Amino acid sequence: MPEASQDVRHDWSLDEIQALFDLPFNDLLFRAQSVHRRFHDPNAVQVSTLLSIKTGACPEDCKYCPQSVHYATGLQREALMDKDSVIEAARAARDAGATRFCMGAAWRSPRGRDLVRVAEMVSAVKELGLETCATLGMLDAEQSRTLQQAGLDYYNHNVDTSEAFYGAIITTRTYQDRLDTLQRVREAGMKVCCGGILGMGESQADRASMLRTLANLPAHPESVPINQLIRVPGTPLADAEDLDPLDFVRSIAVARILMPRSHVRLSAGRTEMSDETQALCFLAGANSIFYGEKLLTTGNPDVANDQRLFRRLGLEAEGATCARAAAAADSAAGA
Ligand code: SAM
Ligand code: DTB
Ligand code: SF4
Repeated sequence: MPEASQDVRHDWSLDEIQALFDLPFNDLLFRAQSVHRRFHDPNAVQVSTLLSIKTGACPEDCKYCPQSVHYATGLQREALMDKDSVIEAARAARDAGATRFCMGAAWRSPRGRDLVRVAEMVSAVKELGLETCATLGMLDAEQSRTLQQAGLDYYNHNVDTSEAFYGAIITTRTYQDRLDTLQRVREAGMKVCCGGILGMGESQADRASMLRTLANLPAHPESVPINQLIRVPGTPLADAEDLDPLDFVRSIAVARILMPRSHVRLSAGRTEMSDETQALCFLAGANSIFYGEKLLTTGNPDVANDQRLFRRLGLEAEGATCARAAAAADSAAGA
């Protein structure tokens, strides 16, 4: 795999990105798959499992989110989980084939005592041989360092959409707040997982602008989750219009071209996608998924379905051999 390349750029213009979106579909996919093959194994997919460690009653007003206290979605709120239950879920995820475990909390930002508890969870999950990821809202510099020292590999914090469209979706924190958290995560030495959501009524120019923001960060996020909006009843976006699956695939392809070394994750929304749409996403350069029957609070494809999809496409879970070895060592140690 190339170490560094003039293809890894941080100076994309909107016109260049728009021109990619305007390519005929086959030309765009050919270009994306060509980039993909130069930087990645085309048949390997990184597999992450999510767990909501604190659910609902979030003070933020993100219009897509079932966990916001502002919308009546019928979601049962749950306090921060205890460490043992998190470890149990992480072990089950690892034994099912996940290599990264992502803990999500419905907070604007973590409070002191809660952060210490999450840091303890992170260390325990890492000891299982899993990569660790967390998404807890905004972080300050000290919180970022605490998590990094606890063994947190990745921090997920999405820009969600373009700067111009952002105000139509969230009013309780700014775009700049998000960029500031991303910078602190970087400065603390963690890897960044940052992407957005498609299907919220944004224009193609908004999609281009969001991808430009990500690609022109000082370092590309190692992980770029591209979510399709899950239209949750009770949220203001419950009745958002259908997204053309081919437009979703186009955005994946553009993300792949702009950020050649990153893992582009085909994230939320797979329950609404056919196997064929997902296959096109992998062809366009997606090489990561969320695996397991639940995302945070909403559904995800059954594990059996995903295993069948991987078999149909000849895909391999990245790092699965290491995860299996860790599971075997764990059971040999009588854990
Ligand atoms: N509270 C933290 C925060 O927002 O930073 C972390 C959890 S939050 C649920 C993580 C991300 O999930 C959001 O930034 C958004 O991109 C995604 N998400 C939430 N609800 C979604 C939905 N209904 N459809 C698609 N993606 C969604
Ligand atoms: C991301 O970009 N998508 C994940 C993860 N990061 C935390 C979350 C999707 C959430 C979908 C709605 C839910 O399950 O609550
Ligand atoms: Fe809260 Fe995160 Fe949901 Fe926004 S996306 S309402 S910050 S849980």
